[in-house]
Amino acid sequence: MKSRILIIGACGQIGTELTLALSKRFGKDKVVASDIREGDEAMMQSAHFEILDATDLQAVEDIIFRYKVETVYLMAAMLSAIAERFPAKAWDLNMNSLFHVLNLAKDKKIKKVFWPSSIAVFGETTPAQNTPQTTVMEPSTVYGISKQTGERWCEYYHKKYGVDVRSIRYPGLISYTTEPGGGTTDYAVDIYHRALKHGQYRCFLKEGTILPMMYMDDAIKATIAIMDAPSKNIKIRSSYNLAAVSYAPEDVTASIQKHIPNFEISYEPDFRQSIADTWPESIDDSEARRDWGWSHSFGLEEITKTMLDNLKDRYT
Ligand code: AKB
Repeated sequence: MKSRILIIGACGQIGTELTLALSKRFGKDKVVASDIREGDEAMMQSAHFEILDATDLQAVEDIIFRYKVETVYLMAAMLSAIAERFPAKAWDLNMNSLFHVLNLAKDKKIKKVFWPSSIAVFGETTPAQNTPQTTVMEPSTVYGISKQTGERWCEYYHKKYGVDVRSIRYPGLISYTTEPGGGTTDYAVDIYHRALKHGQYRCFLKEGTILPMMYMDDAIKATIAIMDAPSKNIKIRSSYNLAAVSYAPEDVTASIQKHIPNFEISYEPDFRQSIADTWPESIDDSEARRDWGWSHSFGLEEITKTMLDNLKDRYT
């Protein structure tokens, strides 16, 4: 039966958990995990695994053909902070991998595509509170520009060629299994590791920097829900706003101090501050809630408890 799922970028922060969730749901044989680097033991146990460069069209097409893939989750991307250091490489990875997958869908070699967008599509001129689905979007980072451009292409391929592509604008994601790599919201994960290991954290964003965040389980739930929804319910083919909680570094600190009273934070903002300053503080995700039944479960206190409970054994 031609019904396998391919995850491109399966070893990344979202890809790791998405692979496990899809494998649990559909069975190991139905899931093909791929990445530019080798997966860990858990990944190898839960899916077929292939080394794959997302920018190599021939290699992507070969795997799709060989495994009879119908659905692709394209999770490979260079995130906001690292993309500022390697603009050309980031553009190449973030855009060309998307074009390859959209073209394969246009040519009917696959049926369905998931592609992640981000709150990075917004910029300085966007209303920062309760940012609407449709609003001014003038991103000022390489990553944000690539995500906004990608959104336009997704909508274009849907309207022009009927491609069934679905997308979410993820906020900062918090998880304990895989650490994020090269984002502006990474502090919100690092802080838990440092709290347990050293009892203190030097934050690269300053006090008062409120950003939208989400626990990974909620993000995976949303990803699976938007892909499960009947096509007619997906009214937005660029990318859906998605929200759970919004907080600043001092809020996470206070919530960690409920478990580790001596935990201390200090602030040493770097270039990532100027990225965070252009992003929204909170997001209006009413379209996602209305169109495909999105709702989140984890607030900041649940996130902190889950992170500390699951990481503590690593540092004791
Ligand atoms: C980043 O910080 O670059 C990402 C994102 C918000 O897309 N976590």
